[in-house]
Amino acid sequence: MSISKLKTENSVFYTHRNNEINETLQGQVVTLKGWVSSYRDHGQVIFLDLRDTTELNSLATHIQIACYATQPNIFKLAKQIRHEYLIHVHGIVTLRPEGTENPDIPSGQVEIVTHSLSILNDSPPLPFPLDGHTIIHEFTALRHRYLELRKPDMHLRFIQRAHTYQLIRRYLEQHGFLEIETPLLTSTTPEGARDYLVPSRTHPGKYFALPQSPQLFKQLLMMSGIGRYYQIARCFRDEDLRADRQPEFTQLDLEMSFVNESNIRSIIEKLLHCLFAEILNVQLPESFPTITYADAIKYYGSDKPDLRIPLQLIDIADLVKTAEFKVFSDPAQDPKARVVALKVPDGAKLSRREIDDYTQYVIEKGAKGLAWLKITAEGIQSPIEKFISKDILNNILERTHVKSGDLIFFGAGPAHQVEQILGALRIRLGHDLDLITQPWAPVWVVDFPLLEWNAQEKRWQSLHHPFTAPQDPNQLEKNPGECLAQAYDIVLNGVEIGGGSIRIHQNAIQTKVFEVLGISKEDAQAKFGFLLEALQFGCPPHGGIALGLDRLVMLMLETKSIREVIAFPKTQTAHCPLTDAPSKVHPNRLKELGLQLLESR
Ligand code: AMO
Ligand code: AMP
Repeated sequence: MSISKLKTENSVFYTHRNNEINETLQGQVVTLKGWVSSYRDHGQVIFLDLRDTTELNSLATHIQIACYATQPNIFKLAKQIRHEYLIHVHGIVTLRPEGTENPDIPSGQVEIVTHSLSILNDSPPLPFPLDGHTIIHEFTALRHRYLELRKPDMHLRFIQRAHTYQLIRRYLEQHGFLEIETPLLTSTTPEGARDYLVPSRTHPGKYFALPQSPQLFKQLLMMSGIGRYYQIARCFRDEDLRADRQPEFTQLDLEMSFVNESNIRSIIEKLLHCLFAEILNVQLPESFPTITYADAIKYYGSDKPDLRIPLQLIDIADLVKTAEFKVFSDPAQDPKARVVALKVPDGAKLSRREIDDYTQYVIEKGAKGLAWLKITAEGIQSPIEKFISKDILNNILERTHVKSGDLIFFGAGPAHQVEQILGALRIRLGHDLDLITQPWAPVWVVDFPLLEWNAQEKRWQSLHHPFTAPQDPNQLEKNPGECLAQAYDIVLNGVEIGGGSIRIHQNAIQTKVFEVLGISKEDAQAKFGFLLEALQFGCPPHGGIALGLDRLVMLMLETKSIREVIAFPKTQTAHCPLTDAPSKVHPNRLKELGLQLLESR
């Protein structure tokens, strides 16, 4: 197309948006601009489906453009048009002939009979169709993400994401929160991942770290007398990626002074209540159930229990200690091991093949096997019945409250392994057997241990972050492993969507925690000296939470991964196929930064 032609035709104006076109405009002349999402040549008439930017506001608003052979110039041009050509149409809103209406779209009663047509921009065939059902390789999709984003369902996600942000801002501002931005070029904020480092040109040999969260700055804001802070904050973590993890992601981060755990939980409950009501028309409970970390692990094998699934792990170690079946009795006598039963109501209908599949599933996760027991009308069926005495068997049946038609799976071994594997099996059975009892199950997990033992490095590490207040500071020295934290996670349908804590606001306790974590006085001073100093100047008690907004939106919009609700996400290897970031830099830039690459790189 010649440049001069483009100039004259490239007027920015249109008279109507697609979503305004319907039978009430019958007979009116309209000017429309947009992309051709499909074309159909019927011999004497060519139909073009025109998509415009109003797709941003609703789905399925395309308009049918009719180009008749009776207008040879238009017809000739229409024949050249292909998918995703950008066109300008001038025509009359006309009722579609009877029987050809499309009830599925708002403009389905009418079409535009074209009086003038021009091509504003052409397009080569797309690397993939935008039909919504073709499976596209992740790399190709992300390489052309701007095309993928043209899909109406993609638009809808970002409309709903933006709407979520608006509601959050409105809600928090109504509740006295002040939005404050904190630095992106900063020093380390330990949240358990690796930092992304940015070399400094003006301070050769020194690095900024991109924030893993605004944690320390929001605490400093409390020390500045800001009573209620929030920020929709970008966070950066160099960690192994999964469906619900990206190297950069967005938190709703908030902090309050003079609060306790329940104040913070209540703010979040009300906020989520409002978001679900406004966006999904779903009424979440006024307040959410709470479970202790210890119970979550005990009954669900996970600190993010999916409470939509009613199955629980039932301890039976005390019942099988004396069994001759060593697979059970050995772990039953080991305090670091567990023997659990997972009852599946009506599970006796599972075939041998299905049970073998579940066995394979747990074996792939590291289990040695998957003992099972069915209660059928003919009696008990189980590969382990012969190894277990009648008494023990009866005790198991009583403990698990089984009835005819049920099945029990058993897991025995190191506690952590049994919890992880039977916890995963519980989720899988819940989905496979359609056991989900409710669409939304939010739950607070509370009473986390403050510390966990890192066996490899032989030291204590924070389960949340080192600024979390212990419930009983006296425990810190005496019994660090038993010390509980004033921390809470919010879990929705088995996904951790947020976590927070009451913070340490006294220098002496913060210093003690660093000491227990094995951080030397010098290291603590070098890394967190500013915090320790600030804690001396009348720091108020404070606490807060951060919600993972990508995860929250992913759940609300029922997408499989957070990548589908992030406009320009990265791949599993933290690469952007569109911009090819991260990329090499010219050696001069490295020199300027005082950096030199190792030969092997
Ligand atoms: P935490 O590390 O638990 O707490 O993070 C809060 C929430 O952020 C989300 N999240 C992520 N989402 C996507 N990709 C990631 N890589 C990722 N990592 C975390 C999760 C998580 O629950 N400063 C504390 C909060 C506080 O104490 O106030 C913090 O960052 O949904
Ligand atoms: P085996 O004696 O290894 O043939 O196991 C007998 C039954 O116990 C089989 O059904 C195994 O799948 C099951 N089993 C073996 N090890 C375990 C374990 N650690 N936890 C649960 N079941 C197991």
